[in-house]
Parts: sequence; C-alpha cells; structure tokens
Amino acid sequence: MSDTAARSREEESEEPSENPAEDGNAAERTADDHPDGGAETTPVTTGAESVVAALEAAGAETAFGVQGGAIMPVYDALYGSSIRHVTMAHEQGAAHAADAYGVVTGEPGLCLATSGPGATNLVTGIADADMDSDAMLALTGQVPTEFVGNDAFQETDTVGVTRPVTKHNYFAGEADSVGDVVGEAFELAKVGRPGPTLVDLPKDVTLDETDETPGPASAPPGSEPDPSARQDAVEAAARAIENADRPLCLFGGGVIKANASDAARSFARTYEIPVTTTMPGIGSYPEDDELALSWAGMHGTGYANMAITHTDCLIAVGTRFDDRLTGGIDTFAPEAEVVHVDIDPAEISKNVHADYPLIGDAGTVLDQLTAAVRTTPDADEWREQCQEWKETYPLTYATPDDEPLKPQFVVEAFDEATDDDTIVTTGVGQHQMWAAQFWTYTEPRTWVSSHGLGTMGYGVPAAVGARLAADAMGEPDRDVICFDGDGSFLMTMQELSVAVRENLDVTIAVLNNEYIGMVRQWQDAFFEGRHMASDYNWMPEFDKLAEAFGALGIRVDGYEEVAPAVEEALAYDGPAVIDFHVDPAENVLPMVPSGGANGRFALAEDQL
Ligand SMILES: Cc1ncc(C[n+]2csc(CCOP(=O)(O)OP(=O)(O)O)c2C)c(N)n1
Ligand SMILES: [Mg+2]
Repeated sequence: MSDTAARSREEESEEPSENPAEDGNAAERTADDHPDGGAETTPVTTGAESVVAALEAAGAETAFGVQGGAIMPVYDALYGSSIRHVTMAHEQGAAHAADAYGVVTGEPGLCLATSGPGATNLVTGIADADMDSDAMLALTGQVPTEFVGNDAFQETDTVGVTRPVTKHNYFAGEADSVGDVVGEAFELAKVGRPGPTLVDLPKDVTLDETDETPGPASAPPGSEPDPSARQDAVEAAARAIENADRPLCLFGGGVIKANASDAARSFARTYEIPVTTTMPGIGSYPEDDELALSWAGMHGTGYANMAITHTDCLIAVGTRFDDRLTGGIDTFAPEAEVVHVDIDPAEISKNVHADYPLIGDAGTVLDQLTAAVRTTPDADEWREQCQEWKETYPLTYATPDDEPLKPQFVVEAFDEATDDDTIVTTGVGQHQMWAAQFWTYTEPRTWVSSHGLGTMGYGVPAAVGARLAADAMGEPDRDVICFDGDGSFLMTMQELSVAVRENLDVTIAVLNNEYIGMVRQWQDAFFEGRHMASDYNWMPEFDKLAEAFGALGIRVDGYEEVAPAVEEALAYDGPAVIDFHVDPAENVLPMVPSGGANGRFALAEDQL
C-alpha cells in the first residue's frame, strides 16, 4: 500500500471508515472541494493514473491479475496506489478470485489482465460471474488504438469476445474520459441485478497525458431500478399468500445479493412459511431453523423437492429457475400459484410462469409483503407434512467397514470443527454436491461456488479471493475451506503458489476419488457403466505436490485419520492441502435425473 495514497484518502474523510462502500462515499463528499470536482486529491497525469484514481474513488481495495505488455501502464499506476494487487498464477484464477472476493464482501471484485491471451484467459471467470450474477469488474489491456484490427501482437477483440458474457462492456476511447468510464463500469456491476462488466483499455489511452481527474463513480442514468414492486401487485400476491394451504418460500441467490437475508427470515418466520432455497441461495436462510427444508433441485433434499411438488403457493425470491432446480418445467411446482420476486423483469415468466410477478429489490419487496400480508396462512397440517418428509427422506450415507472413506464424512468433520461464519468454496462435481448437502449453512456469503456455469477449478482461486475478502473485512479469524475434486484441483492448483506467497490461511480438502466422479456417476447411470475418459487413476500425490509448493501437505486414507488431519490443517497458519482418498464408487443422492420430475427423485443407484 502506498502511504501517500492511504493518507490522502483518510484526510479527505472526517471519520475514516473500514467499510469500502463508505470510503467511496467519503470520497464523494469531498468531490465538490476539489478544483476539478474530482474525488481524489492527487492530480492525475495519464489515462492509467486516471483509471487507478477512479478505482480508488469507487472504493476498490483489492485487485487480482497478471501483468503484460498492454496493461503495463495501468500496473505502473497501481505502483503507488492504496489498492492491494495480488498477482495470480493464471488469469482464470484472477477472475475466480475476484468473483469470490465480491461474493464474500458484497462489493464488486476487480481483476486485471493484458490483451490477447490474458483477456481470453479471463473469459471463463467472467462467464462464471455472469451466470451467477456476481458483481465484478475486469480491466483488460488492449493494443494501441491505431493497431486495432491489424492482427497486432496479442490483439484479440476482447469487447467482441466478452459481449455475450458481460452485463456490459466498454472500449475506452480517450485518456480524458477513461477514469469516468472505469468508475461507471464499477458501479454498473453492482446496481440492480449484479453482473460482470469489462473495460478494454488500449495502451495509447492509458499512456496518454490527461489532467482530467475522474469524478465520483456513478452508474449510467436510469440504470438503478426502482426497488419497490407495484403496491397493487404486492396486495394481490399478499391475498394469495393469506389464502394458501401449503405455502412455501424459495429463496435464491438474489436474496443474498440484495442483502435481504434478514428480510427473508423475518417474512418466513412472521407467517410460519416453510423455506427451501436454490443452490446459489444457500445461506440465505439458516438450515438449522425449524422451517428450513434445505435446498432443492437435482441433488437437493428429498423433502425440499417434495415440498416444491406439493406447494399450492410458491413464493420465489431472487431465482431465475435454472433447469438444475426445476427439472422438467411441466412437473415443477405443478399445483402452485407462483409469486415471483425479481429485480430483473427479463426473468419474469422466462422459465416458470409467474402468477404474481413482483419486480423489485428482494429486501424491499419482502418488506412490502411482510407489511401487506394480514393473516398467517392456515397451514399447520402442511408444516407437519414438511416435517414428516424431513424424517422420511433425510440425507444419509453408509460407512461400512469394508468400504473406503466416505467423502460425506469429511465434509461433516470440517463442519463440526469450524464456526458458523466459515467460508466454503468448491470445485464442480460430486464433491461440490456433498459440500452443499452435508454442511449446515446458517449465514449468507459463506457458500461460494460455481453454479450456473459449473466451472471445474473454481475452488482454489475462490479460496484465495475469499481469504483476502475476509481479511479486508477485518475478519482474519474466519476459516476458509475449499472442498475440491481431484479433477477440479488439477485445473487451477497453480493458485496454491499464490496462497503460499501471500501466506493465506486456507485449507484445501481434496475429496480424491481418482475419477471425475460426477461423470463416472452419469456413465454408470445412463451409459451402461462405460468409463470413457473418466478414470483419473493417474493423479499425482497431492500432499507431496502441496509440499513442493511450500504448503502443508497431508494424506488421509482412513476414518481415524480424519479428525487429526482436520485439526492439524486448521491449526496451521498458512495454506494446507489434505488429500483425502475417498470411496471412488460413492454416488451423489438423491438425484432427479435431468429434465425429470422433482417429486420423483432417486434415493439409490438402481432407481436411476
Ligand atoms: C471446466 C469443466 N470441464 C468439464 C466439466 C464437466 N464436469 C462436470 S463435473 C465433472 C467431474 C469433476 O471431477 P472432480 O473435480 O474430480 O470432482 P468429483 O465429481 O470427482 O467430485 C466434470 C468433468 C466441467 N464442469 N467444467
Ligand atoms: Mg474426482
């Protein structure tokens, strides 16, 4: 951190705050005092300095990236900045780390890459953020404007490549305005439905001289949607809820993004309505609450899927009804009138018909509903029925002596050994589902995973981002656990080098089944057991690999080794990798086959 930059920001604010958002506001308060009306006291001299000044003024504290020719001017301007830059091993890692940082802090994550391969390496992470509506800003270097279109060295049409996977992207045209463009992109990432934005920065623009200090960051006029739903629509939905016999809340990731978990809890508890969540919605409602039915969908609990199948009034908040949640649309909540709360009108009746569309911010609309519903629905029998389903279809697994260590046991061991505020990140596959099923999530922003895109390799860089987020929030004692698969770990494990370099306290639990297990499971169920390209018995020894990186490496084969290994890894002040050799034949259950009916989930392999 640059002392000068840090000092100048503190001097601007009468009451220095630890909250990045408030810091941004503090900068705004002083904007009028500045001769240029800008937010920073240090005058800028180049486009690149203007970019960095805009980021600082917007409240960015941490950036993840990889250097390179076209982005060098921006890096040079970061040299004296208060923004902490974390060099990642690969740009995909930078994007996932920024994504996870944003999920944990609630502020947009920031990643940087050079032109060409740097930018294209970011694309998976940007697409991942786009699918999960995660606020993130990507800055990419670009060849000088006069070379654009010439197939210049490391030229890629980054704006073209990323247009379908960003909320919006920009090609910076001139040094005088580039700071304002970056500030706008940062703000736009978080207003309304969040998502990734990108600014492509030609090298001449960042090198050019300018004395235009960017003004306070602001989203484009009109981009901030009205947080309230129409009151007549709220009243109509309230009547439907009052009259329901079998009401059910379905809380999605939007509840967490809108910081509406308290409003969601208050609504469900006031009217004693059972609650299920989507996978991205994990943590929006405490899973140990008596109204909680855990999460629904392909590998969700049997009781959540039974409740969805039989509810007569589904109050769905902040969900886009992904097919992994709904299964076949015809059989999804077939008896329900659907109240759909979403900030994005494009989601209304896209996948599931909304009988009561309520367009607005999740927290605001839940408060509107809480005020509008006059009587608690008469649903004693329904609540009893939900409890009965909980008892009939518990999540279970067997631990016979003659079979290898079960992965679910490992997840439970970590849950028992850690506090409620522990952050869990994952790769994609069976291990991800077990991490979601066998951990009891009680707080928002503790479940950090790749949902819509399903990106193997998300877990390790996400753990790096999550750790730095917790540290930046002044919460260094929170644990960060990454549950990874052997296949997923192999895709981005190079980011372990970053965790070692930065001495990040993270524990990576590889649930090593020597298979890309989810594929193996589908091959057994739907391809007559032909294990084409899914047997990964050629895996390296991950504990030794961890040691080679400079991390703590532990190998675990049996039940009795689990607790001591968990304890040792958690006590270790730095990155630890535990290579858990788990049962390669274990399957994720229950399972609703793709496109199937949620109410007809398989509880055993032979039912698939
Ligand atoms: C980047 C990427 N490539 C391929 C896939 C397809 N895929 C989905 S799950 C899975 C298996 C993942 O294996 P592993 O990380 O070992 O996890 P496991 O299922 O064994 O727990 C694969 C290959 C994917 N989701 N992402
Ligand atoms: Mg595996």
